[in-house]
Amino acid sequence: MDLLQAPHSGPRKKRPRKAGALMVSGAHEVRFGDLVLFILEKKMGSTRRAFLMDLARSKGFRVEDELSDAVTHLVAENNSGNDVLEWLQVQNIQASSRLELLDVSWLIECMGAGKPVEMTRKHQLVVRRGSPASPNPDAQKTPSRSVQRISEYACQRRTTLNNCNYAFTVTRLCFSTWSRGRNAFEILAENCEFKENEDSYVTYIRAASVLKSLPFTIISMKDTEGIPCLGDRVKCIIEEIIEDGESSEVNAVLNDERYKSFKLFTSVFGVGLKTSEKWFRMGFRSLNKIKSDKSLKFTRMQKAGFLYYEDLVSCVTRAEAEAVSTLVKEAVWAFLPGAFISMTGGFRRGKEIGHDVDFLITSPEITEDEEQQVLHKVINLWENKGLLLYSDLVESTFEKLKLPSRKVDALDHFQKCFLILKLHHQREDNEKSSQQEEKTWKAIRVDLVMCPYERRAFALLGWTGSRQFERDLRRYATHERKMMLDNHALYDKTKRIFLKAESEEEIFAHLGLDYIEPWERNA
Ligand code: DCT
Ligand code: MG
Repeated sequence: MDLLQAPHSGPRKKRPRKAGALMVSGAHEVRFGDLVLFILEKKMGSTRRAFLMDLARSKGFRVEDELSDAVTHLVAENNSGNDVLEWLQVQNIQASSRLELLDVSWLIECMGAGKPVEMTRKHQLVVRRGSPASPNPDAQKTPSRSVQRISEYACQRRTTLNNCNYAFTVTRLCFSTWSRGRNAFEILAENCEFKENEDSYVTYIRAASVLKSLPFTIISMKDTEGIPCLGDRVKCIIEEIIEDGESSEVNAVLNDERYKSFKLFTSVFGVGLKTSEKWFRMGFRSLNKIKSDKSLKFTRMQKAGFLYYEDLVSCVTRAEAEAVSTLVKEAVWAFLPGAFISMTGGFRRGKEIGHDVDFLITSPEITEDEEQQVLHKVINLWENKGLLLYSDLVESTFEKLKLPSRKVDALDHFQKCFLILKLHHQREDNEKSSQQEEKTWKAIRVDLVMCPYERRAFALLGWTGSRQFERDLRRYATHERKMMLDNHALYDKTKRIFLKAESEEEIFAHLGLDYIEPWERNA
């Protein structure tokens, strides 16, 4: 439908029209006169409604205080199409058959764009079949589904990188760059992870994930109504952040000796929870003390972690990831010209920075032996070129007939290698640096995964992440579909068959899920 349509005149109950409403909306000039909005207070609350009305008016939208004949677009929040129809009936208002019933997500997108954006299915409120007469006949063609209900599963939410809830981000800089920009609940979750408190970890990580998915900013506790994964404990923290701008619990964690030490220790490549616990108990609080302690023994991985520490804790940029991608393609194609190489992980989800660069490699028409040799050859090539700073190749333990793992966090069985590569800077930078005798390269963490061609869709889905998205996909498969999903396969327990897939879209379809694009999986 054309957005800039003429206002409708339908068989609607007559309401008084405000003088001057055509030219100004509130104190602002109307820039999009063909659209007349009305924002429903029901379930939204008066404060948020007033805020959105002011915001829309300030952007040049005409917003009516009352539902008059002139209104073309009714915007509601946490209401289904049926809820809105019911409200209209109670108010004794006969809506025009062309009145658009829209979810607030449409208005939020308009606010972001500074102009009306196209209305798509995801914005239109669905009226279920067999319900009172629909004001929008098209809406009846849509299957029964309440568009604005937020799922408890991240795989049923579209989570882009536009996080509207940075209010719940602690902006105070911790000692490490990794705390910057982290959601308050991610910090609490991480602290629970360090304490191996699984239940609390899940509570906080799910809260963080659902907050990231919201198309609006939480500005009052009313906004949290109807949102799943926000229990009492979480709501208390949200309330504190709304009122005080920060959470005492989060601040306590950020100042906690154990959290700070674990954060620091685990920032070293090769150091996990066990080693951190050991060093913390031994009284270490700084990396310098640990490095210089002669009694400590380090693994090969940790030695590399310390050696390239500064490079590895500074984020990998997209430009660096692209440069690594060129290196990977050159090397792999030298031995396997028909290989498909996909950059996975955070960069595939559209992130501009990451802690590493992940790749999935696969090829049709090669034997298992040839497949097994490729990563070895690639590593040798880089070794000979002096580009290999660290490598750990893990051979495949993949078995074709094995059922998918029941664990939501299980590692896969494909052949893979964890690397640190030497990435030389661009030439101009090089010239500048060599004059000053500075280092002309950066150490970059790279993961390469090799998978059998027929498993590529499962591997790509699994390695694209985010972790929370993957966990919820598997949880959804188990609890809602009686299926088992991992990075290798999808198994239908009811039919006792493996479900094949050539693409990620097919896996979503097998699971009965709407397809979620990679950049919408930033849960
Ligand atoms: N993955 C997973 N389970 C794990 C580890 C990884 O499902 N235990 C998936 C999810 C993301 C992908 O593999 C790549 O992992 P990371 O590189 O750790 O995550 P990322 O999303 O790429 O984040 P970053 O930008 O920090 O690299
Ligand atoms: Mg990654």
